[in-house]
Amino acid sequence: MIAARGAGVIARYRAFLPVNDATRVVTLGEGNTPLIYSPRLSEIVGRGARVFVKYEGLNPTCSFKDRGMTVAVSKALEHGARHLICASTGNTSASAAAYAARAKLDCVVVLPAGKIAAGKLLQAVAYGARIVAIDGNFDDALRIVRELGRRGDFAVVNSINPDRIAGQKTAAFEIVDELGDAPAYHLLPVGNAGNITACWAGYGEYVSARKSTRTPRMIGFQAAGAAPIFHRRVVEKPETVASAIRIGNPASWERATRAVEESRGAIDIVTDDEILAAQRWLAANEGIFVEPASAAPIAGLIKCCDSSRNPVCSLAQIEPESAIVCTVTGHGLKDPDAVRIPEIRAVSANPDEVLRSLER
Ligand code: AN7
Repeated sequence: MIAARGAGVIARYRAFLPVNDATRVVTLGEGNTPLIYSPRLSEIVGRGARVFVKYEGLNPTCSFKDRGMTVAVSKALEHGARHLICASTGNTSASAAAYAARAKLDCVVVLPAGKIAAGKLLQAVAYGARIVAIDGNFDDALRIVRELGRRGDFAVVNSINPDRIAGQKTAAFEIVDELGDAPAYHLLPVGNAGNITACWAGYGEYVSARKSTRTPRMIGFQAAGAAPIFHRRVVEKPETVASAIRIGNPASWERATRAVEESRGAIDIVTDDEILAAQRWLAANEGIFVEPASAAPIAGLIKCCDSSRNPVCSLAQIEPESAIVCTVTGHGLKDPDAVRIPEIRAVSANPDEVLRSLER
């Protein structure tokens, strides 16, 4: 029997997840996010392609991280953990803090000082996490968290924890359940590379379970200033406006490379200007507002349709009528500073003044 959709990903996909009767499920009703058909992106691709946007910003803490966090926190509780810890560019810490609050566990988040989008920091504060800022970047924070995890004081809930990857693969299950089979292409942003790893695993498991007949090509996009996998070397000082994917040494680097190879996919880059343009475009044209990192696959899709820009993967000759899914991983409200608010001057409070101001 299929569990109620709002019951969370463990209830819905229990048979595919590492849970048992002893696992007390910690859930906030994550998953079941909309797969939104995009007529305008479909038009850009042409050839009768159908492009869908998987809007992960509609999870309980407004990013895809909740899918993995419900599993990681449930398992940590089962194993008797009292203290959780994670490094984060923002979304993992928001999610960990919320699920820890729900489970009545202590949560420590280690963050690169001054590099976390305002909405994400606000969430960690609101959910009551203990916040430690370090003079360093995300990669430094993850190194510290790994070490503290090894010392045994904390359960690490970064995506180096396999329970996180297990939960995150449910996004692939939902896509197949909704489309009836896997799409031809799945585009997504890549930071620590946990999500591309998880979705690829999910597609594979669904073929084994005979729930789908094929797997998609996995196309990952890194920001041009933070593109270690694309350049095949560690980036010491990653820089991008997309702070969520400002990562120079991804934890799941090898597994992501394998996912790309096995799926006959690709890793490509998009510039900050392309990311911000895609973010504005998606909001203004399809009503879907996402944070900058989440606009990377939209910028990437547009790049892949333009052979003059030498994309690593060309969609110009795509098989007619193909289905393409872009995961947009986090909500636009997470990072209010990414959108410039123009000066808005007040007018006197009468209808004629309002009309006059619109004419200016
Ligand atoms: C919106 O929160 O790494 O390639 O510490 O927040 O699975 O790392 C966030 C990553 C994409 C990249 N989009 O996913 C963190 C963190 C958003 C994100 C990614 C992140 P991965």
